[in-house]
This record gives sequence, structure tokens and C-alpha cells, in this order.
Amino acid sequence: MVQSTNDRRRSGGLFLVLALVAGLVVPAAQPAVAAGTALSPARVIPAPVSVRPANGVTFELRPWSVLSYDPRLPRARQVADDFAAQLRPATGFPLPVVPAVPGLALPGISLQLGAGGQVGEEGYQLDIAADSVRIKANRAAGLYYGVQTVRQLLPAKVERTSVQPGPWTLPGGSVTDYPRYGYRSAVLDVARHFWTVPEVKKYIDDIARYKINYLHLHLTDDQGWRLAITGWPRLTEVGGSTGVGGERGGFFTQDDYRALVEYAGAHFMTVIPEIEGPAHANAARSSYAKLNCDGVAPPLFTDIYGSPNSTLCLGKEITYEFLDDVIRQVAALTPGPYLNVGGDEATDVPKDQYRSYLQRVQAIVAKYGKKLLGWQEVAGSTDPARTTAQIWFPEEVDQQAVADASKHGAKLVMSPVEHAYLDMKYDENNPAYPVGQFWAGYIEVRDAYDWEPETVVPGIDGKSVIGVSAPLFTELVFERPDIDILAFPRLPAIAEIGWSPAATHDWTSFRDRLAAQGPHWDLTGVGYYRSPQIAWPPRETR
Ligand code: IFG
Repeated sequence: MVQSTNDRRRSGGLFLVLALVAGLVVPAAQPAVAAGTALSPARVIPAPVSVRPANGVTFELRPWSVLSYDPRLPRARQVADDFAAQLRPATGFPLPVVPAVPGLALPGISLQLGAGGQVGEEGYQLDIAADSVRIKANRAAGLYYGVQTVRQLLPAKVERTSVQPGPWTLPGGSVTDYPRYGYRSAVLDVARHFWTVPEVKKYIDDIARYKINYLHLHLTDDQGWRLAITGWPRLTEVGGSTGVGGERGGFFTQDDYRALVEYAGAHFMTVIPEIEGPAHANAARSSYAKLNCDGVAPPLFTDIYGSPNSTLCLGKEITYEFLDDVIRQVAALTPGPYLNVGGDEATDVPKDQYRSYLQRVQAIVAKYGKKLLGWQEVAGSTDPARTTAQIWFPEEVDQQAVADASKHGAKLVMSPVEHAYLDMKYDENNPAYPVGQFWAGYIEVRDAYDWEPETVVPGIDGKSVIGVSAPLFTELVFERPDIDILAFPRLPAIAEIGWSPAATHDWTSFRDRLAAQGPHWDLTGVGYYRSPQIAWPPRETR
């Protein structure tokens, strides 16, 4: 039975009174706990900026605990409501959510406004004392990220959906934390194989725990067009009807896309749509004969690589009318600042034609109020100050173009294929297992962890790097469990590169912290790969 808002407020008020009474009678002293549970970064990914354990101090969540929030902070209540909803099933505690009352210390967890300039808009200050847990932030995003840290410090059984015995303890101490980079993205390719709204939402749930703040949806490619565009129905009727191997066709209606944007937003994640061009456009060309130079629609492409009909007809005006219609609608559906135009692997387009294509597309993107994001090939754009290039293949990058662009204001996102491409197999031991590629080599967990964004491309201005990304292309990803095998545990490695200070980078620490994530994944249905590089604790069964 779901409580109505008024019921919840009434019960919240009642529990507030009970909590106050109980708070007065509960012995202040806490039972001594083993020092092993002292607050340490040994359980948190991404590694926080600084952790100061208070040995011997332990907070315990109790039946009378309350979640309070500062009503002056927009969305603070949403963060508190979501956190309480996550804690109630396993603890069995009511955990009412109430607005903070100035000067009144409530027993439990409080989400507060004001953490000082150092932590910025996404950071937080976490203080765990014997009688209270305080998360302070300047924006709700910081509260949300502080909550993700607290979730990892709680016993993994907190993920269970039935009431478990306590105690629900948190190790005492304080954490000051904020991101190294403001751009921390996961790319999900829904074009090669289509993933439904619920399947994408589960990925959002799982990656949000690691403070990923951008979800880059690879919506179109040779094998599939996955977003309905008004006025161009065949893009999805035809272009969305199949996928690699002729399987998993499908597409998002514009309402589906809005639902994903909203769901990502509730996890403080901004969606970045990618509309690929000038290459990787076979699905669009198969959908409309008029988009082809010869006026003939080629067959749909269901193989993995090498479509002979991949590139748009750059010499026809209708191509740009098409792109204008598409980008206008996608921009209107996307609250975030970026629109990704792809730009990669246009190997059969002469340089001068590529530049003029990019110039026209960038003008369209700007017209609809978005900043252009594209793969590394867009670094040669004519408007570097409004260009963000995602470096994906350092061995083939035009270093001069990237260096020049970054000196003229272009921003760079790093996702080097040899470290960050989650579609690569972990190792050569299971080439027979069909999931995953190995054209760029093999990426075990340590390979995903041991790299530094500012040295991926020699000669660039490190200050032009705004963040990192973990791409998951899905030519060889067939069923939803395959996404988890490839993304976990390597995505948390990329997430740490994007969030944590370079000074905290330490494989032995990361390896141990990663092991502590295993039980949380067991209990939340994340089918991760138990890499032999990690000393995983015994599996938990749901
Ligand atoms: N490169 C292609 C992707 C995908 C990938 C598979 C980029 C920017 C190989 N382009 O990565 O579309 O096919 O590993």
C-alpha cells in the first residue's frame, strides 16, 4: 500500500515526535566496534579526494532514524526520498523524510546546504559521527553523490529487498570529495543492437553509483536508426527494423526518449544524443531513396563492419534539410548542452568535403542551441571554440589538428580504445565466447584502470581535457546480460579516472575497493565478470 503524500507527511510528523523522544532516551554511548570497520577509502569507488577516519566512532541507523533535508536546496527532497526508499526494504525502518528544522538536531541522516566553494557543484562534505550523518553540498548533485558514497559504506545486505537483521552501521569519520573532471560519460550503443527503455534504465541505475554524469546514447549507425523523427517515419519503420545479425530491431518513440532523459536526470545524469554522420549512415540511406546520390535506397546492413553504403550524399541539399529536421527535433528533446554528430571513420570522404560537411552541421547544431560533440575526427572543425572532440583511437589521431584545436578552445574527452572501450574482450582465453571484440586488443581490469587522460595524446594542452568516457559499442553484444559482463567491473575503473584526483590512483587500492563492490552487484542483479585479477568475496545469492 503506497502512502499518500498527506499520510506520509502525517506519519513523518508522528515519527518526528517519536524520534525526538527516542533520541532523548537512547544512550549516547555507542557499542565499541572492531577497528576494521573504520572509515577508509577501502570501500568507495571512485576514491574520494580526502578521507579522515574517526577510529572507534560508529554511527548506527535505528528504527527512529529520520532523513532530513534542507528545503532551500532544490531537489534535496528528491535525493532524500530516493535514499530513504533504497534503505527501507532491507532495514525495515520507516525512515521518514522531513524538512530540516533550524536548530533542531534530528537523529539520523541529514542532507544539508553549504559545503564551501572547494567542493563546487558536484562535490560534498560527509561527516559520520556517533549520533548523526551529515551530507553537505552546494547543489543537489553533491547530495546525490554523497549518498552514493554512503551506500557503498553500508553493509552490502542493504541492497536486499526483504528485512535483514542489523546492525546498520557506518564507520565514523569525514570525507571531502569533488570531481577531477566535470564530464564523466558512458556511451551505450543502441544502434547495432537495440536496448529497450527498461534495459537502458537498469544501466543508468548501475552506472550512477559511480558518479557518471553523462549518458551518451549512440542512436544511429549503419545497422539501425533508433529514434522516431517526425516527418521521417521510415527512419524507424525501416531503419529501426533490424540490427546486427538481423536481430533486436526496435526504436525509441519520442516519448520513450523523453522518459530516458527524465530517468537519467533523476540520477543526475544528462543525456547526450548521437546522430552519426557523414559515415555510419546506412540505416538512414536504406530508409529513404532520396537520401542517396543515385536515388536508390541500398539494402539494410546487418553485418558488423564495412557497409558499402555508409556515407550520406554530401552533394545533395536534401541531406542538410534532413539533418536540420533531425537535429532540430533531437535538440528540442534534449535539455543537456551537447549534441553528438559522430564524424568518425568517414574514410571515403575527401578532407575538404568533410570540413564543409562539418561546418554545415556545426551551424545547424549551434542554431538549435547545442554545443557540438563528436569523435576525434571533428577536431579539425572550423569552430574549435564550440567543438568538443572525443579521442577514441590515439594511434590514428591527427595530433597536429587536435593540438591546434585545443589551443583554439576546443575541449577534449578521452576514451582511448586500448583502455576504455568496454566492447573489447577481457583476455584472449575466451575468443570462442561470442561477446566482445578484440580488434584493439584485450582489456583486463587493470588495463582499464592504468591510464592518465592528459597523456593519451602527446603535445596537447592538458587543460583542454574536460573528462573521460567509457564507450560500449554493441556489434558483438547480444543480450542484456552481455552488457553487464563487459561494463562491470571495468566501467568503475573509467569512472574513477574521471572523478578521483590523479594522486589517489593506485591499482592495489582500486583492486581491493573493487572487490567490495561484488556483493552489492550480486544483490542488485549486475551480472559482472569475476575477473581473476580481483580477490572477489564469495558470491551473495539474492
Ligand atoms: N569504432 C567505431 C564504432 C564501433 C567500434 C567497435 C568509434 C568512434 C569501432 N567508431 O569507435 O562505431 O564500431 O569497437
